[in-house]
Amino acid sequence: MEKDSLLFELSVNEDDAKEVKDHFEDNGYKGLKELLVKKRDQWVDVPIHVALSGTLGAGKSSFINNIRGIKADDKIGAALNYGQTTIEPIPYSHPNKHYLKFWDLPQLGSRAFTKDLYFKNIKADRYDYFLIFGKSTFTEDDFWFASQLYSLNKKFYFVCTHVDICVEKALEENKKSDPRDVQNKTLNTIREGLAKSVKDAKIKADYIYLITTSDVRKYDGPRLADAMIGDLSERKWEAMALTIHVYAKGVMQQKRRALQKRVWIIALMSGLENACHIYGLSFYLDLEPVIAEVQEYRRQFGLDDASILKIARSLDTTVESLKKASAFKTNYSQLADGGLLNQYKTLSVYDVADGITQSFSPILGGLISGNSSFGSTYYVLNRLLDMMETDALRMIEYVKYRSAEL
Ligand SMILES: Nc1nc2c(ncn2[C@@H]2O[C@H](COP(=O)(O)OP(=O)(O)O)[C@@H](O)[C@H]2O)c(=O)[nH]1
Ligand SMILES: [Mg+2]
Repeated sequence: MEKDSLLFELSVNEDDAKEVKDHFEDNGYKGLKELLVKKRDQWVDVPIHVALSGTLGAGKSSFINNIRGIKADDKIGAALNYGQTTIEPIPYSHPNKHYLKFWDLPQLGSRAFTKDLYFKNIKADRYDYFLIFGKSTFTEDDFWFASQLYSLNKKFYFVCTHVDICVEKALEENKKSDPRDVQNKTLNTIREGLAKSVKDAKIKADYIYLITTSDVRKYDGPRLADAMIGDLSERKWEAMALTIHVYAKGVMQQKRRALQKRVWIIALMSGLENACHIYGLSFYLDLEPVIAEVQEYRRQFGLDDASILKIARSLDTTVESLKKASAFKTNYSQLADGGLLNQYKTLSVYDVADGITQSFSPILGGLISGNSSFGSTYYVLNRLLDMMETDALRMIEYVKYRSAEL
């Protein structure tokens, strides 16, 4: 019961809701669907600029590739072990989201430019935040750069790469100890050393992220991805949450919150002109936009067939045993039709749908009084989000367990 009442939580951007409501009051249903589609997809066009600085060889290009899920030799891949010869930052776009750009900044001090000129040239203002990369350590130049950013009130993160090498070495040298302890101890030692060097340079940093660029799910990779999403302002946060594919708990939770914020849009879409009578339901429903949204959920949570197959392969297991071991709550391949309809047919939908519609009525007004599927779709989608988040987290746990990650 408590869980059901949580689903009543109104997750909506008030500006968007007002725009949609005003449109309806002025134009009725004319152009409403197009506006809703625009609102649903607006995150794709939100520009985000992430800058990466640091010594040559720290792993900036590797990170830029891996966080975008592409290989160095892809057409849009960043070349590795490549010394930049210009002083212009190089942008790399996300393959699915053109407006998310990772800017590879040239190395500081590598050319005959003064630091100040260099700093002026990169136009720090245009970036949302900076990742300062160091290979096991940070340099004087990194600290100078951080202090400039600090004085401009720009957000930056210290990211130390290549920690996999230290951890592997420590594990090799301490074969008899608990690997988990060895890893934690090694990471703590590295972090303390780096924190001291940062403090000595009189720089304030909340946290130092220890990662390996070859697998952003390891060490502090998930925590970094979490911060890279969560530290953005609302629209950008939403866009980043839906773009980044780091298969980790915090990222999945942020995805869920971002998807939750657009459920009202899909709920409205499910009751427009294509809504029709469906056997077993007491209201008119257009299932199409709901099916499309559920497929998007699957992709976002890594629960689509392609992702599950990829994960199964990486664990050297079958899709069936991966599904079984993760104890999925539903059969995802059936959600494209009958399975989704069954979600609507369960009794509890009717108990809560009216309540949801009532809660939304001050925000959406007349728009939902004629939309009988609104409450039901809102409920069904929220319930599916809940289910998929749980399943994704279970699968993440299982992957961790199977790949003996520490
Ligand atoms: N072991 C390990 N190697 C890395 C890591 N990050 C990058 N490398 C390797 O270090 C080299 C330089 O990486 P690159 O991404 O070109 O560094 P950039 O100069 O900062 O762009 C490449 O051969 C990478 O494969 C890491 O976290 N761990
Ligand atoms: Mg590079």
